[in-house]
Amino acid sequence: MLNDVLTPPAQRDALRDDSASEIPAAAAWTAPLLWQTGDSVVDLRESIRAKLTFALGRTPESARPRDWFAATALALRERIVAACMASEKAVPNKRVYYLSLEFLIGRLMSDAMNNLGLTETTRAALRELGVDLDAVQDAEPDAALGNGGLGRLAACFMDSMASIGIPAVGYGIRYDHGLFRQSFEDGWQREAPETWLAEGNPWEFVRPDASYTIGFGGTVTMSSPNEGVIRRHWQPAETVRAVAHDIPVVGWRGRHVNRLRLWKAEAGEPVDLARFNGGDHVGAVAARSRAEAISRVLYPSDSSAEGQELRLRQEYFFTSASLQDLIARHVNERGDVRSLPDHAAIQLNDTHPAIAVPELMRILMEDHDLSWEDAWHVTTNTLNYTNHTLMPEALETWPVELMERLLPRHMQIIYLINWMHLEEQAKHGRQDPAHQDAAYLASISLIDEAHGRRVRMGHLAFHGARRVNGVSALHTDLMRSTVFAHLHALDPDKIVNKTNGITFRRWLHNANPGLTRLAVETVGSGVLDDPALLRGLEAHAEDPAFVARYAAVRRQRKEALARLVAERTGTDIDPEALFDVQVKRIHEYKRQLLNVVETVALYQAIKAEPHRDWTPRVKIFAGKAAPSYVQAKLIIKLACDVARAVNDDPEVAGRLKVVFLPNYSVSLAETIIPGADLSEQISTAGMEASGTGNMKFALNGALTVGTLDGANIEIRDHVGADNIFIFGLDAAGVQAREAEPGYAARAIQASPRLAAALDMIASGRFSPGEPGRFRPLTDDLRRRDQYLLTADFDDYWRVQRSIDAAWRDPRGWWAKAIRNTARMAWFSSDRSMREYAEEIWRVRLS
Ligand code: 26W
Repeated sequence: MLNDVLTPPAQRDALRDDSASEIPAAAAWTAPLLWQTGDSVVDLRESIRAKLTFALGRTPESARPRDWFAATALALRERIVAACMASEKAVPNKRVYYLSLEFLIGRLMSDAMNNLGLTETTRAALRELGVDLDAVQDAEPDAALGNGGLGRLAACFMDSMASIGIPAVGYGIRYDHGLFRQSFEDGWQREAPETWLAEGNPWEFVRPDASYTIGFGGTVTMSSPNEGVIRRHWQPAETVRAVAHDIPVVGWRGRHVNRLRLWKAEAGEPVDLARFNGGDHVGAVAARSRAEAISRVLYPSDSSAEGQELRLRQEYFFTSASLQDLIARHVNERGDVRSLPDHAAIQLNDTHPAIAVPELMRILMEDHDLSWEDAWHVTTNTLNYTNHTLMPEALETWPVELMERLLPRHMQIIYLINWMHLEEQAKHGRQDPAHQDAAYLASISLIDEAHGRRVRMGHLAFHGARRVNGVSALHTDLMRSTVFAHLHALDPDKIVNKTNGITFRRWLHNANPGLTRLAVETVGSGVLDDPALLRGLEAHAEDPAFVARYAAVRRQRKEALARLVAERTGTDIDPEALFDVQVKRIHEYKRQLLNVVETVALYQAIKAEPHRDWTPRVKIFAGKAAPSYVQAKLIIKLACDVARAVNDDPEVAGRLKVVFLPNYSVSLAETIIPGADLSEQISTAGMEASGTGNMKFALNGALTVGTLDGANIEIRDHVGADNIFIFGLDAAGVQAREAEPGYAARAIQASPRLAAALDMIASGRFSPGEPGRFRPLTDDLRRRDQYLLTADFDDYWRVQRSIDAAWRDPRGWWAKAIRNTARMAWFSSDRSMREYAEEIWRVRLS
């Protein structure tokens, strides 16, 4: 059925035929997609035209790009549905349920087209309608239902599961407003609501029949004993409806389709009729707004647990709806809920769905009459938990008082789980005095008594899960040795390492068609299915003809990035310069400030010796700060103020430029990453659980400057120590340094360069109207420096100058870049998903 249209160059001209309704062969050659299905241009063209007319009620003359996008998406969706029906015909032996409060999907059209092999057919169909595919693609809003790494990982995993044939459903929330839109007002971050649904979502199917009741508050009653068993029943005070909205996720070559099921919150009753008739019109609709608030907006913080009641309501809402849905499916297919672990594997993406532990227990006991022991067996053999951070401020805990008020039955179940868990240890403790110690029991308890009484969601998820995984090798080791050390000792096989990955279909094939084409021409089209074939590029790392083509691809991507920068910031940047890029959420531990301080030091050094042969650099930043994260917003402001001063200074012109691109997003990343020469992955060692941007850059051939943190370590192991720039303390070094009070002051004293850069920032040189503006940053570095910027600064400077030198040897640079691309195959999320499937889910690929 599938027709590979890779055409050898010699035959291209012979095949060139621009007659209507044929895909021009040359277009197939230059297009991102290197294969296509047999679907005809005429069929698709007519299908798009019909959607525009009958589904959207538009004429071709009046249609805007947004309308053409909707019409095209609807036409493609129809083709996905056909594949979907085929996928769903047979009941799979086991399904994976991926529960995530975030799915940072971005645009779906290029994924859908490429995976269906319809990119060129679509391009030709639209061309015949007088429409340009690129403009249509640009009209698709990003689905930004996530904050950063955790949400993007979930999106990559959905693509990989569909591509390698893991039957799966992703469960999340259909937020009306995804991550806020960022703009800059004089360098200060401003947030505005994002409205991706303003004109509807052509990819989704509303499923009013798949809707569930979610309770909150109320009381717990006891039934009178029946055969000696007393049953407890929860009577919620308030109920909300969860309504399913499905987005089909089509895998590579259209072989398999999974679904992303997002829940929208609706009021149980649209208006409270009794109140309405009683004259209380406002009160009557208040309950409705309260219910609908649950799926209104994504929480924009990825770095601190803000502890708001609405957040807990979101977490319980989507977890309960998802569990009810998957149990209904299971019972419908298999009859008996006890066999759930044989046919379902549930993955909790961080602790946000950790309430699944007591909720599954409650459903099994209350609705299915299972005993505590049987329910616990089913629960602990179905649930698994991925941890994404060990930073104390990001570990979720909920006040017991809040849980008791909002989820009284769940709190009782948590108490009972905890009592049994501690009792078990106390039993061991009677033989082993080390396990009797109150401090030991406090450390493994699901309730933290030291900071008011709070439920530790990480401990709850850990205890209720069959497998718990870290997201890089280092992160997994740190889970075993720090936060979960005692729980780990009780069950040493529970924690496993599953290093993150990225989907190459989006981050190489779609984002960098030029590089993909070069790879296909060099090692064959099999590389589209099996990234291990990228290895074959290595043999060409020093072949001048290949290098020239690789460099030409980069040049083209750099020009595209330069155009984007000019358009969005008004600053011209020179594609000849080294593009040095740090794009990610703004957080102190990610140390954008280290990069900015080094920029200031470089600025000073260039001004001190303007006639030296400096390597021209453009520092490119992008990323959002949580709206409440004052220090992070000040770091953005500093970067913008430094950018202005540097870019306005003729003395450094042609040597140094600094830009901060507003409103970082998945789509922006797709343009930025292929245009980068240098990838900044400079977090304090031990703090970045994995990183996934690091993988996207290295795959596209940017060299990494990084610390021995997260997956950087594994990237170094794969690309080779000669092809990456490592600096700074490792995790053990960080731990040792943290134990030395006053280290920052000493480090600054020992580094005149660092001291001078900090002095310049503190002096008001970048904030003339407000000299004290950046004192909160410089004072903090001098006093506390929690993220050890001062400890790593000199080594960072050193490695950056060695990068300058490496850039001046293009042959050496390109060889390193090519080796990066050639050796990154292991970081495909297909590999991650195969490992999860085998070692956590025990599910067969279909
Ligand atoms: C409760 C507030 C909150 C919300 C989200 C705290 C922490 C989070 C996430 C765990 C933050 C996150 O996105 N973590 C990132 O997960 C990626 C995927 O595993 C990793 O690559 C990143 O290193 C990690 O920071």
